[in-house]
Amino acid sequence: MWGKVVRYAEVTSTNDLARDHARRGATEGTVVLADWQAAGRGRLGRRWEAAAGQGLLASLILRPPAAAAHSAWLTLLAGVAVAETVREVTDLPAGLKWPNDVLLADRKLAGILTESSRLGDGHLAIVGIGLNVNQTSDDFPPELTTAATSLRLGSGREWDRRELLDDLTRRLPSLYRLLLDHDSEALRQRWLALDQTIGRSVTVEAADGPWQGRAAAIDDHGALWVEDAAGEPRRVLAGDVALRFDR
Ligand code: BT5
Repeated sequence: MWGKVVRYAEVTSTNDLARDHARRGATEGTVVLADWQAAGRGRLGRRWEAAAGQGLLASLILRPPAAAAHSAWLTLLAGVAVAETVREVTDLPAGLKWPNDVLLADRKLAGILTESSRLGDGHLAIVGIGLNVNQTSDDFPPELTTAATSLRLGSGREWDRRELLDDLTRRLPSLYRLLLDHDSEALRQRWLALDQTIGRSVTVEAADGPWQGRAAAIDDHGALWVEDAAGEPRRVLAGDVALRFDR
């Protein structure tokens, strides 16, 4: 049921708990929330850090049809929802870095981790959202102090995580509906209104080595097109790469 929230003080990862709940029958739209994660994770085995009680750590349970289950738009639409919520609630100019970062002044404010799997005859997608809310710079490990930010660092005041979650959970169903309706044009427009990727010089860290280019467009499938040094457009898929902005 959309809008249902299951709260925990501590978990390994909200994505793990959401998967457990889904296997036990939790309905689409259920959100699993925690104050602290012992093993919060990012993509490709990376860690997600969040000081206890300071961030929003949430995982949304979806049961998408096959066509949507592995769509890059699942991650992209969650980023759109987070950036729209931040703008609505705080007025801060959050933007999007393809495929899974929400940025504030070029620092990472939030990250999305989507994990899809088969479940019975269908598919399960867990969309994990980590948003830095009330962290101060002391709350981040030293290696993140220049790369990460929070709503508090961006605005000088604390924010109500409940209000942010309420706004976010109100936005997600209609964005997800666009995916189910194959309305990639509407999704792309929502993304482009907040995009901070297109036009940037980037390094694409691909499995077969890094290469440089200029981010040029996002296609119907949520893939990024990057013009390489020779001006050739190359298609970049979200699962394969990390993207670094070059200065
Ligand atoms: C992500 O991965 O950005 C996805 C993060 C998803 C976290 C949520 S929290 C709720 C749910 N449960 C989970 O276990 N995960 C999800 P990636 O693009 O791989 O970025 C990870 C990198 O971001 C790390 O290697 C750090 O460099 C950086 N990082 C870690 N914690 C951060 C933080 N709190 N704020 C900003 N950057 C961070």
